[in-house]
Amino acid sequence: MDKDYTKLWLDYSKRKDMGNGALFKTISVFDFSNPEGFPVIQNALEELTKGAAGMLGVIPLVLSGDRSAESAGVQFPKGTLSIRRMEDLGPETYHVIEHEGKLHLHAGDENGVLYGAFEILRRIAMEQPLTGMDVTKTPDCPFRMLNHWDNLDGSIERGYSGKSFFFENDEILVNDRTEQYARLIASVGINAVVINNVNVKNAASLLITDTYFAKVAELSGVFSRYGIKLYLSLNFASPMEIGGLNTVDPLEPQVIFWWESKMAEIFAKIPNLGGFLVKADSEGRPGPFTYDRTQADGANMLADIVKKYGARIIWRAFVYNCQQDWRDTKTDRACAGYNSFKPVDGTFRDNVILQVKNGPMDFQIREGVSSLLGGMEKTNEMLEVQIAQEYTGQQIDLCYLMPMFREILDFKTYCGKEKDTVADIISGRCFGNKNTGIAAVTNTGNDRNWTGNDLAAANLYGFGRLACDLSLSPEQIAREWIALTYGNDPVVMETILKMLLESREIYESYTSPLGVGWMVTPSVHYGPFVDGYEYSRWGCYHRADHAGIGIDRTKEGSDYVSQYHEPNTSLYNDIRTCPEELLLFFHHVPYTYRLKSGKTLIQHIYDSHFEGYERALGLQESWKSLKDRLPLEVYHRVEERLIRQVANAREWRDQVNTYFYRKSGIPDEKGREIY
Ligand code: GCV
Repeated sequence: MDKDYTKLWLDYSKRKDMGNGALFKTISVFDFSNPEGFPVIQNALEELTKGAAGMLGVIPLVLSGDRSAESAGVQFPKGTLSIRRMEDLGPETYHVIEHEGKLHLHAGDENGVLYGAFEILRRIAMEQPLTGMDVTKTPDCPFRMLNHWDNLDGSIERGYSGKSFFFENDEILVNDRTEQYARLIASVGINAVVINNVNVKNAASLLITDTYFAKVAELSGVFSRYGIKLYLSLNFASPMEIGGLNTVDPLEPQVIFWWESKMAEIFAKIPNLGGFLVKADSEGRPGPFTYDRTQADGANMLADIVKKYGARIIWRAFVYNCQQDWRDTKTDRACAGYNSFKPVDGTFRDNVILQVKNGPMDFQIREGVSSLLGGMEKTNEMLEVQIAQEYTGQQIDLCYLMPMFREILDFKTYCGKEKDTVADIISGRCFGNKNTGIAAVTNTGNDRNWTGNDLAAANLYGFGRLACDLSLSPEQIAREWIALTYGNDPVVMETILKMLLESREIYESYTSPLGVGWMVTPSVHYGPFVDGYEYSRWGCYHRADHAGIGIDRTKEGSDYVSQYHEPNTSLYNDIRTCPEELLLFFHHVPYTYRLKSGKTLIQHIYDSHFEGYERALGLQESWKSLKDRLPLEVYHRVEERLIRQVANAREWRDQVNTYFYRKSGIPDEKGREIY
């Protein structure tokens, strides 16, 4: 029966057989043959069988291999795919090689087999021959995580694709959709998932009680059969909220004792649990600062307790004062994370991972890279990005995020090590930290197509692929995703590719370019409201007046620039060398300032918004050209999103241009309509 969701890139429909069918007559499994003991292998086999049947029309015979027969020199016939463990390959690693008509999948462990299987299936789907294949791969990031901001009532904070498929009316759901989700994310190499919102409130505080243990354990079982560890977001104030204590001071013996017994209970009931994600001292969430303790005091207390269960504490660095007075022009939210964490670098336990948002503000369309990346040398770090497009179009507007992630990963921190990019840090290559990785606030919900906008699935796919292989280009990833999702029609491929690759730039140009960010409608964060946050307590200001705009983060301003290593500090500090796409992120600039293009800043603002709107129309035109090449239902779903995107772009164009025309009194050189 066709279930009520699309299969995204795992829809194994017929593909051109590049001789691959001949390699799939038999699948022989060595070393992992006991189905009870190796559930991940069972899923890998099922996937290979399903894929071969759907794409090649071959139903392979699955056999348990016999090592002794093999070592006695018995030859397996051509057409055999043999799967075996090779411990020297290491965790999560696979080697797939074709040799004389036989395919060998060697792996260090069960996850390695699963990822190898998906690599083979990806090739078949992309109509590439398996003959001659010889690929060895270890995922670049040890931790590849998705963070759900799902609440137990079924709502999703910043969710743009329907309700939660984990929770409904304070109940946990475990059903076919959960299984399909695990499968989907495992296919792109995800190995960790946090199921609940970092803002742990109401019923979510009870996830670590008997009320939910059985269901969380069941869910954790589904994920672990796909090589994925389940994590929970934790309420730091649990000892008060559910334990009846009157303090949560992390150094108080009664608090430590409470957590010790709580963790013993949790891990007895959910033995497979990977650990906890904690948002502390942030946006109203309780934390160690309340008791004059450091962030490390809070994280280490929990880390010491969960260590014996092999678990981790993922501690968020998103700590800032959200009660700022907008009149205070000295305080800069961008500085807050570094100021809280840099002094305690080197004091975190090994099983603590600091989760750092890519920029020092909050997932804007463009920000400087967080100074904590490169700033914290002796602390495990996990980069946090957001594929739920809170500030980047909310899965209505097209915004393929891989170009942004690529830039972040390639950012040179100049931290003094030979390998000093963000990619080096989160893969552990830079500082040699072991527990590193990348997490995305995810973009899935129970909408039929999972991600609201069909094209937003490219961000889910891309995130996983990039986490495994930090060297992939946005184009490579997009090509894979398009081929797997829409097939290999070259017109479809080139059209969607262009749309995806241009989309971030387009979104940026009609919203808040040059790194200024924000200007969104408060609270919902979709659509323009230039002064929406300007007089608020949230610390995200653009500081526009009649003469200029931008935030002075130079040495004369908030001095955020000094949190970087040289030469980045000087590069950003000097308006002449500051990369223009970040100009207003680092500088307060007069409207009459001339950019490298020769245009004044104000003219750039006008041009960017007029062009951005035109280019949004262009996206719509491109999609229209595919009408006869795609299933009508698919075509219409995206068409509907693009109509809304164009309306949004028009609103941004007119509100931003009008605002700055009225502020500056400087007309558009081209005399276009401004209100
Ligand atoms: C989960 C932003 C979002 C909040 C989110 C917060 C966070 O401020 O708007 O919804 O809360 O980031 O990352 O914790």
